[in-house]
Amino acid sequence: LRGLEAGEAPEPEALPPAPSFRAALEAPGLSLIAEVKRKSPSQGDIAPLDATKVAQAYAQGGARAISVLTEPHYFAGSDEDLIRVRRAVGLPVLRKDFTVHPAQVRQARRLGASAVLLIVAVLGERTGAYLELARKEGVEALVEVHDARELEIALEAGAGIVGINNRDLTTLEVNLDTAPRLGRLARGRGFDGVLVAESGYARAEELRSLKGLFDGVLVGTSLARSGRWREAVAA
Ligand code: IGP
Repeated sequence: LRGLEAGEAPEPEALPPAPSFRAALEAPGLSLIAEVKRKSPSQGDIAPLDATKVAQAYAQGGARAISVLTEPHYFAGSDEDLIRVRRAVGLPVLRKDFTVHPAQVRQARRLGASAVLLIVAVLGERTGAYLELARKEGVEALVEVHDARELEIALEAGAGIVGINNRDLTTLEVNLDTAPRLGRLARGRGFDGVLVAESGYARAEELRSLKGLFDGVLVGTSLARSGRWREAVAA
């Protein structure tokens, strides 16, 4: 938590309980999770965002939750960004990071996050143990999958919120058919939890294939780049 300015050190007990990520996704229609994203391995530099301003702009624009990338090296994110976003808006915040150690789950809660990201491609069969830990710590979890095998692991583990990533994390290629295809597969297998489509969305028409099947959509790059937000969110 270095890098915080005086008076910014988190005092979790001073924050009201984190609002429910799941409830935000269960609201009628397709809920937008807007992501604070400055840089990525596939796009390079995206935009030099001010986390507080961008979160306020996204909230005003109708986002129902905010995703904050906290990974510093590849995504130029930080834990301080998450703390600032949590203080700036009343929306649930997803801590978007590569969870690889149990301590990160507790940390996420202390930072004020409503939810953590559990990537099945990273955790494999450990996904269930991390879900259990999140439950114990009182943090919600978005369990991310990219293919049928990973979906199976997520469902077996009892995930209640499943994110389907259109981007293959090994090749970084995006295919927007992935989410509807695996979404239908999940519903066909009897999954009645919350479904989130992730990555690669830039136009409203592209969301059509999600209607009636998905509860939420996660958008980062195209929001950060769009002219509509640029002035409001520049660092
Ligand atoms: C957002 P996009 O294409 O709108 O910027 O994508 C989000 O889905 C993406 O940042 C993401 C991600 C991840 C990043 C999805 N899963 C796992 C890092 C790690």
